[in-house]
Amino acid sequence: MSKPLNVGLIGCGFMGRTHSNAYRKVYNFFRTPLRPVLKAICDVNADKAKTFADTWGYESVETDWRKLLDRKDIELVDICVPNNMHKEIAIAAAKAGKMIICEKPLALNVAEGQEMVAAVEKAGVPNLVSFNYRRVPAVTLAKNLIDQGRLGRIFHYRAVFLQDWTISADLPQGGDALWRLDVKAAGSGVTGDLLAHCIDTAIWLNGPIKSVTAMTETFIKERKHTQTGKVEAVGIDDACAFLARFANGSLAVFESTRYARGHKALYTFEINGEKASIAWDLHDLHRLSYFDHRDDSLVRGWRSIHVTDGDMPYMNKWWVPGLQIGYEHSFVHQAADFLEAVAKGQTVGPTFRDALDTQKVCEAVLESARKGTWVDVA
Ligand code: SOE
Repeated sequence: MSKPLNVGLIGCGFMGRTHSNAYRKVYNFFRTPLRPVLKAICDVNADKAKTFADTWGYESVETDWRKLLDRKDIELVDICVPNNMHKEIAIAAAKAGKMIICEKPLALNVAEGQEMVAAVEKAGVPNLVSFNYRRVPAVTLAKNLIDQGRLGRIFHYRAVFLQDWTISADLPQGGDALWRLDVKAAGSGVTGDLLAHCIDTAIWLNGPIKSVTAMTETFIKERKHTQTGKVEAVGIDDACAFLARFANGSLAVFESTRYARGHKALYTFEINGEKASIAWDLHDLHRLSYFDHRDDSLVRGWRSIHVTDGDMPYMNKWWVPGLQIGYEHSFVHQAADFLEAVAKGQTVGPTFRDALDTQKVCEAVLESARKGTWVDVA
């Protein structure tokens, strides 16, 4: 028998929707031991929160996150607000003894992230950061193949995350969704928003990153601020590229930009090992490309694995072989893994501590871009 778990979610934006959808679906497909109950939605904008509650089936509405944390009936707090609010809410939630799922990146910077890790570990509350791409079945399959040693020694890791939605100079900074362009709310630009995904996946698949050398650019230097109405300097990185060395001796190239005309969300990675290579593309997220040098040379070549069979990660919970799933399912898998782990008293990654490793790489990348030198990851 499953037990109910009361969720209080903060933030009615894009991520609030992906997480709410996951809580609604997870029990239906995974029959998790804990069954999420959408107890309360919280947003400063009362109208927005009411509409959201109606759309997703939340039982109640709060407009002050402190009130939500005071509520005895809330067991899991889900933080889906801009990055500059993660720290305060997460630390207060930990003190209140709540379990926490927090949107990525963990924090504005490493110092904040360290405080958050200390708070959840002191309180002993289950915690997870939403780096959802780990739980796309093809990406999890890549992890399994690497852990089985199929690639042999890894030489290269290559990842890009390309978008084009900020090219117009007329786009303001600040406010709904556009807070991602406001350095005070976001902490950084593509480094924290997009490369953080690539870094999380990379560390998970290929181990710790030791050192980096980076370059960044802010192409549009000033934008009107939605909240102040004034034209203000843009403090985020619009584009960032960096080289990295992994602790296992492999070399990496990472690139991200919001100025790659024609690309909406092209996240790809390729890993080249001594015996085999793997490649993945978010636009074709249910496929994993695999090349194995040990194959008979007459038929050797890149295979395109359609990750839908029941023995593939997560897929026995969905439809039948051949029928693929999509982006939103990565959040359902995240919720499933978290609820299973909590019920068993286990930990599942990426925890706040794991996400701090990603934050450290992001910070080293930004420092390297400023200094124009290689920087060791702290
Ligand atoms: C930004 O456009 C964004 O929505 C990120 O914030 C998400 O984390 C990424 O998955 C897609 O792009």
